Amino acid sequence: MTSSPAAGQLYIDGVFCPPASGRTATVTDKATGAVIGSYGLGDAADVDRAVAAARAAQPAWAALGAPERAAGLRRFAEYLQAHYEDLVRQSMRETGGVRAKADDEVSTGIKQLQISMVQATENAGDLLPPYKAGKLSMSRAVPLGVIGVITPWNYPVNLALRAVAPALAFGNTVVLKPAELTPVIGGQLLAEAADAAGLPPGVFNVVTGDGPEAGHALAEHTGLDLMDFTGSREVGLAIAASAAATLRPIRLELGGSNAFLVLDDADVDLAASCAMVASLEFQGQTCISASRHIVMRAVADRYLDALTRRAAALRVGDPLSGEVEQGPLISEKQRDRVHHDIVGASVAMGAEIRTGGSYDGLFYRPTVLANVTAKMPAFIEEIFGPVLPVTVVDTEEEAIALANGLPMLMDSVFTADLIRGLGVAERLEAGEVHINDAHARHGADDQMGGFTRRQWIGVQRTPLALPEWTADPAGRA
Ligand code: TXE
Repeated sequence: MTSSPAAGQLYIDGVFCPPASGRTATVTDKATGAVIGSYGLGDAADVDRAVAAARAAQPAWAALGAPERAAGLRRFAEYLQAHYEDLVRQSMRETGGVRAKADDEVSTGIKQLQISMVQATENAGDLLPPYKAGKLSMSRAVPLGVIGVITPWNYPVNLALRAVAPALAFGNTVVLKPAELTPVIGGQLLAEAADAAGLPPGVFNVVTGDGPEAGHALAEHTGLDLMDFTGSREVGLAIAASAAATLRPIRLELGGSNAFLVLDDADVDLAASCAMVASLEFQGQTCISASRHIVMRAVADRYLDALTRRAAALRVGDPLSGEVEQGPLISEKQRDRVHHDIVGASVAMGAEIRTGGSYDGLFYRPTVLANVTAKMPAFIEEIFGPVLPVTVVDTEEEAIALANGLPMLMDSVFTADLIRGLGVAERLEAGEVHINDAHARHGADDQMGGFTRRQWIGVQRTPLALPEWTADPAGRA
């Protein structure tokens, strides 16, 4: 698929075309460093063309009717399903994720298309309770218009489709700018799918390019009706500031420093096994990764030992070359940040490396840090790497207060007492909390918005089916 018509090209108004600048850059396999593709370096001129094409296409797309739009999305999904194996391998190469991560990413993206096409055909609006005699009141879903979407490199397929699919399904048109580290899987191949699905020209456009050029041009474009951004807090803040100046609507999903609480009555082995998934899935480069382990003193030594044994036994290597649980980090910039700014800086402040703390190229050993205090970067920063910092507290109150001191997306609480767990979950200021489970999806992205904040709480009632590699190595077959 990489030697396709989309290689090195943008996709604007239904045509694969070179960027206005004529410049391209290379795409690498993160495990081997080999060049596996190229992407066009789009800029403001390309973004202008793409937004104009999306604007021109939008009224007819919206007028087409939900069943016809849903048929287009079904063909989009079918194309991805037909090329599933290629997509999974491309994701493994381009992101450095292991097979399970790539499977999850691609299949979730396909599901998102399927869910959106059903929602758009069923959710035309609501009949409202009667307010005034003789008056019928109703609401209907109206497309916003042209949507800009900027995505990160960690889950390039599903993070794109979770915005693109509902936007298209409800009659909007889209300009997507994928991350420069994953422009093939996150952009070119999605353009190929849309093209093969026969979506009308201009409905879905892809402008590849670098953040400060193509990304900046799209985020600042006055022709958008909504800008949807998933990525770093820094870039999110800049987008929010410029949107405030022009009152342009935006949707942001940024990072957080998620907490993983282990209370004094917890099943320590279960917690340590779940921690492997929560902190190490995709080498910790996930917005919902557990970034801080806040553990009560009564179980802290046992928990640290259990984490260390598991993390030390993990196999790190090229996801495509054999049985490994951990692949490479995405870039040297991310590796240096993890190694120097997080691990090194925290060790200089008194943290102790129990295992890991070293790397070979982009391959970073899973790292357990003990003696972590709330002042250290390992506690404060969103790590985005395979590091498990452990901070010991004396009371449940202290654990909750520490957790709530930083922005969080998703937390976990481990306790033998579900009532206690629910009480802690209710007091955590995270959008989602799991009791006795690693982070997991409810499939509950809130498309409705509104004036309340919604919190999801999941209680794991039945024993978990965890991957074999999360078990204590001493007890493995
Ligand atoms: O993100 P960037 P980076 C966090 C995580 C990570 C850090 C840095 O902590 O360590 O961010 O990652 C585009 N105007 N997350 O540097 O730069 C860019 O091209 C408009 C958490 O890779 O935010 C890419 O498409 N766009 C997050 C996208 O923004 C710009 C996932 C994300 O890149 C731009 C990723 C600009 N000025 C990182 N500059 C999560 N929530 O999962 C860059 N971009």
